[in-house]
Amino acid sequence: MTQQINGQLIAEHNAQAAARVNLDYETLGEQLARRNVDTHVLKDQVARFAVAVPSWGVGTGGTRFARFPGLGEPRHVFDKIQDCGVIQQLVRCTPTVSPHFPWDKVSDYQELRQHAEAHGVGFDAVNSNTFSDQKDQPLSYKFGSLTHADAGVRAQAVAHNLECIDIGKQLGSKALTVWIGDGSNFPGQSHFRRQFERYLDSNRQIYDALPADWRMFLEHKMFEPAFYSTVIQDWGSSLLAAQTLGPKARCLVDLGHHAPNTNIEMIVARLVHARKLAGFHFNDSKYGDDDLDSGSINPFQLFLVFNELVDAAQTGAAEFDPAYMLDQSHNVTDPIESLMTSAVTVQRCYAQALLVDRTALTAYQDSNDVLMAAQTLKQAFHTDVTPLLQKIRMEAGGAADPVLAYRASGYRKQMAAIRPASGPSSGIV
Ligand code: AOS
Ligand code: ZN
Ligand code: ZN
Ligand code: ZN
Repeated sequence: MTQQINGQLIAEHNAQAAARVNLDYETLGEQLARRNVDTHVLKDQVARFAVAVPSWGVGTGGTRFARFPGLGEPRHVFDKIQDCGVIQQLVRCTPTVSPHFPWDKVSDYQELRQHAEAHGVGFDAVNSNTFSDQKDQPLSYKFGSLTHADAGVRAQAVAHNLECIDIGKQLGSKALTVWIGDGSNFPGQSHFRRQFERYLDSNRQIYDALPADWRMFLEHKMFEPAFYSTVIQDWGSSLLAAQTLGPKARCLVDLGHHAPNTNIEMIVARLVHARKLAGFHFNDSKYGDDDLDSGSINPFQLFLVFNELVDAAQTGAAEFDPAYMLDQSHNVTDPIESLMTSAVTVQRCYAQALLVDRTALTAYQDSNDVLMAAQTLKQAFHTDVTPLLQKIRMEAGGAADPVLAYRASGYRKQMAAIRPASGPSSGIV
């Protein structure tokens, strides 16, 4: 296997951290034992947690105003996979990469698959792109793709999705994520019902082409790029579509795709009830689809989402198997550092949600002890599980402090020497 970060460097970094991590881990263990939590059982559970990295996340993002490229940015999907391998090597909870087409298009997918394996990562859901026009594309998506009024444009968008399924099969993926920007910018521009019917009709053709063990993730988003209406604007339209299409279709929740202050954890509970929760695109936001680092603005919300997920898993909710992915845009940080800290933040919220005393919570809920119910969640949320996460990473060969080890490795500088500076509008989005 091609390890980008020197194993000796990680071992030395961990040796330096070992004494304090072990002490903190023991202290946490004593604290949790008083709450009847077996830290070893918890550690095994948390060690199995995984979140996928988006291939587009390792390049510096941008806004519609500007993009300020970083050093040593990935030139193509092979570089992106290499960067994802670095992330996985250090955090050990990001074993898969979610590719995006045509951005990650290559001529030989077996070669790409082998390259990923060599870098210690596999492939997650494939993402189609009919929200922007590609070079040499005969018809434009300016006025829509899967829901376009013109049957020819719809056919082109369907064909692209079928190609994504085909590529995904070669890469070992098991899901197709469909997010479209279709909608309208002016009242009257589109006929709401006919547009939705066209969405269903196009997606039916894609759905029918899915292999038996595949899923189709429908991703809703309130607005942008369409600013008056969006076809799949919320979980209502998404659920309606998923239920119409059939069991393989499910609803994907991107945390940034809701109105500010929306109770996302409750949407999660509803989708679990309907057996239609596909999974997540994790990120954080203050205003809209900001794509900020997970947990950077509202970690409590992320915890509350995981509280629902852990509850669903522990109560044996039917057909419950959510897929986790980060979907962030890194404009001012090193994307590798942002993705590593974000993956750990998501893993942290999962661990904290496992600490909720559910027996006590149920009793407080049933006796209407509102204050104690809320405090039960807060107790779990306030628990610092850092040493637990460090211990898990160290035991798996990752780094006690991934960012410190990454910086010490000089990886970014090495890449800057190899990879030419990218322009303000490189292919990486
Ligand atoms: C867009 O807002 C969505 O979050 C999609 O998941 C999209 O495919 C991704 O962000 C890549 O642009
Ligand atoms: Zn303005
Ligand atoms: Zn997303
Ligand atoms: Zn988004």
